[in-house]
Amino acid sequence: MSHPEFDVQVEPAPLGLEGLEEVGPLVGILVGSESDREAMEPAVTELDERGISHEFHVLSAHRDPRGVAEYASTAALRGVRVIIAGAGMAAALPGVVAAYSDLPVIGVPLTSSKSVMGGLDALLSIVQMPPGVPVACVSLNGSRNAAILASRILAQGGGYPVPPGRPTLEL
Ligand code: RP5
Repeated sequence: MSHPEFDVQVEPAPLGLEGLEEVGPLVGILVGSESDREAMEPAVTELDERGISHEFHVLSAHRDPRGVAEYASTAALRGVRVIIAGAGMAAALPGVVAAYSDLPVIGVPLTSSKSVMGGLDALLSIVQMPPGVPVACVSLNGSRNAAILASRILAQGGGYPVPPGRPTLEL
């Protein structure tokens, strides 16, 4: 398989990331629709402020399942280390990404005028993943927290330094 947008030949998701060349952004931000873009802007701002490289793609799990599979299958090969996926309604995107990638996936349930019960539809769609296919889920429209969580994941194992000057929790 190949995908023109991502310019890479698709191989099965790697079991380990050792030795892979890091050429792409560290964080991939995905949304299921162009209508989700605004709700994810706090994540973009937060990553920018922290100096963490990122990319943004609109990819629908329902309207473009092949595109989602190809993105998720190749993200680690391009250097992506965390994926943030925002979606509303029947929010399958984070779960489908987690099905195709071993990278940590943070789901952001989004609300819209079409949401059921203020976004409970998306929240449950993201939270209720089957055992073995984990997705971390932040609050409704919680894209900023998703970015902060992504930065903390990146800070583990020496993968990415925590930028100085950020407030730390004193216990
Ligand atoms: C979901 O359906 C998207 O994530 C979006 O939140 C919702 C509505 O999409 P549009 O009809 O606005 O494209 O897949």
